[in-house]
Amino acid sequence: MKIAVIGVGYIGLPTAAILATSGFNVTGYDIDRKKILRLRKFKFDVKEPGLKSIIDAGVKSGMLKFDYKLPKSDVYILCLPTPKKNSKPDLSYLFDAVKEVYKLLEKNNLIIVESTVPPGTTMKIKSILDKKGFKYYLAHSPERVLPGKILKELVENHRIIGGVDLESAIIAKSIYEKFVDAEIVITDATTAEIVKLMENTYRDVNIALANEFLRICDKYGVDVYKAIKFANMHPRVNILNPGIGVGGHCIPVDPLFLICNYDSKIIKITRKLNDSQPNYVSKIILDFFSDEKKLKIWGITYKPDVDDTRESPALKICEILEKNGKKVEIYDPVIGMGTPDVLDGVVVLVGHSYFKDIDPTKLKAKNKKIFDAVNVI
Ligand code: SAJ
Repeated sequence: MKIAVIGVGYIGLPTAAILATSGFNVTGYDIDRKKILRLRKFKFDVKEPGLKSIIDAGVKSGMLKFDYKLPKSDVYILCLPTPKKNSKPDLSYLFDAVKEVYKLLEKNNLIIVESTVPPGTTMKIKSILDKKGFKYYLAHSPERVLPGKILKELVENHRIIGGVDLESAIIAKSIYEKFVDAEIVITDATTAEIVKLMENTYRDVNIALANEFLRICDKYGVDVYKAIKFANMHPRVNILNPGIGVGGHCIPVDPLFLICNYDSKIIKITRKLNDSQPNYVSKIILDFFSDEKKLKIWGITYKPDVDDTRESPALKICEILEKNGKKVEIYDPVIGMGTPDVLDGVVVLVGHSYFKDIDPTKLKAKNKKIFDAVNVI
């Protein structure tokens, strides 16, 4: 069976590789010609444990190829980014890909949408493809893997598949069964779309609650980490970690997809609160370093141990500090940036594992102030 994975980024590349090592004949396709030429030389920017070796195995077996021309295939898996534009979903990459598939589509082909989309999108794709006038299969199987653990979670996470009809869901399931070592549930396409958005919204709302708890504890001079630890000893309480804000390309975006046709107060206030967290944290940092000018920022990625800086709250904090007269320099060992010196003070913004191994007394010996915004040191 020939599978084309459309979009070889954070999700498409690992998915193409895992399919190739599961016995499918896979082409990873991308409109970015340079990305494809680099991939053909084993060069790529996605850093995930185990990815290099699985790509290597796929290419060596002849089951994995990369192309900037979409080949005719039996199955098309769409892994395109669906970012936000002015707080609204931007589905242009996805629908451009649908147009390309439309040109090549043949009877009984299967199309799977893995990109995160607003409710109703798969049915819109169906209304376009229906113009072909023959039978094809279409399903939404949202990716739910955690950056930094993608290959592990591709295999170990339960999978949800929503078909535009039952046959589509069953056929799509038969593909994922080849590498998923967990439960695969089938449903309709719109339910699958909403499930994915609910998951990320649930996380966003709960992080907002933790961030709100942080602000309340600050008011009373209470250690929020200790308070959360004690509250979480209750069998039905599981509060998340407060932080410097919510970054990445999923959690700050997906809740907006869920409310593009529905006015949800709780989701709107969540977004507002998490977006304002860098301002809240910056104010505390500025008070703490009122006399110091040059600050070393430790950690700039959107979360610990990933090399991704998209929508990183740490970047927002750097901007605010600079606007307020501080000079900042960045040190981030995960992206290989800068050096671990102290300047007039250190602000730790990301809880990289690397920082956990640092002996704080050694930093203190330099007689400089350290502000650990994420409680890692
Ligand atoms: N964060 C906190 N406190 C926490 C947890 C996270 O402040 O307790 C912050 C992180 O520092 C980061 C942001 O939230 O800035 C997002 O990080 P994350 O680890 O919560 O999520 P992502 O964006 O890396 O991955 C999420 C995952 N979704 C869920 O856990 C429900 C992943 O499973 C999804 O596949 C992914 O979004 C996606 O692609 O949608």
